[in-house]
Amino acid sequence: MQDDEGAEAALPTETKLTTTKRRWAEEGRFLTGRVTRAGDDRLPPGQHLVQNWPVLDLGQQPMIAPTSWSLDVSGAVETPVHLDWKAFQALPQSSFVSDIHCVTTWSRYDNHWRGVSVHDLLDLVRPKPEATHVMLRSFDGYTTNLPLADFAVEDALLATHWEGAPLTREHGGPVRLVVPHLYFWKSAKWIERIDLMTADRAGFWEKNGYHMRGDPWTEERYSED
Ligand SMILES: Nc1nc2c(c(=O)[nH]1)N[C@H]1C(S)=C(S)[C@@H](COP(=O)(O)O)O[C@H]1N2
Ligand SMILES: [Mo]
Repeated sequence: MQDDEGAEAALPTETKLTTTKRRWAEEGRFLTGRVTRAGDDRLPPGQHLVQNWPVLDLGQQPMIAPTSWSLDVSGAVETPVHLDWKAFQALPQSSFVSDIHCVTTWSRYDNHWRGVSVHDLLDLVRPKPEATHVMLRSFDGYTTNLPLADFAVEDALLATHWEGAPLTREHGGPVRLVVPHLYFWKSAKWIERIDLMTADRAGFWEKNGYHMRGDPWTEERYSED
């Protein structure tokens, strides 16, 4: 028994997530990026607000029942995983409120999401030190790449719910990514696979002239060349 046990018992209960966050903070990992801004600074340059939620994709909306959905996370990780719906639901559930910024210039504020946070997913697979980027692959054949530091922000989520209801097929159900601080093309719908990479590679839109990172605040809409 340790001397300080009484003092520790008075502290709020440590969750797995706070433990993870503290460990990452100690390691100095994933400290860039983040999070919904307040006030005048909230609408990025060149964007306008919408109240509805437009649907944008390649025109193929795969129909995936939760029971036939699964997610593979592999590449530069200590523990690759294959998660079926049941295993995915057994992970800690998180809720976030965040804004959407689409490169086609619409933004939508205050979306209520629920699902599995990217932090919790990464805690499970443990990226190797040499992992720098991720490639997301979806059931419609879509791909998109982003820096690991952007993928691993605190409010990035593998979302199953929007405004309290299961995510509809047209918006990427049963599971889509939400990375609120980048343009929405980085938020892959119908997500199937996540590859941790040791270098950057271009996804679908990135091969077609879109920016490799896609920060709305600095209008990283298209690549320079
Ligand atoms: N699998 C997949 N994910 C995708 C896309 C797609 O075509 N396929 N389009 C992207 C683009 S360009 C945008 S703007 C958003 C649109 O999401 P929404 O239809 O839910 O608004 O999804 C992104 N994720
Ligand atoms: Mo988009």
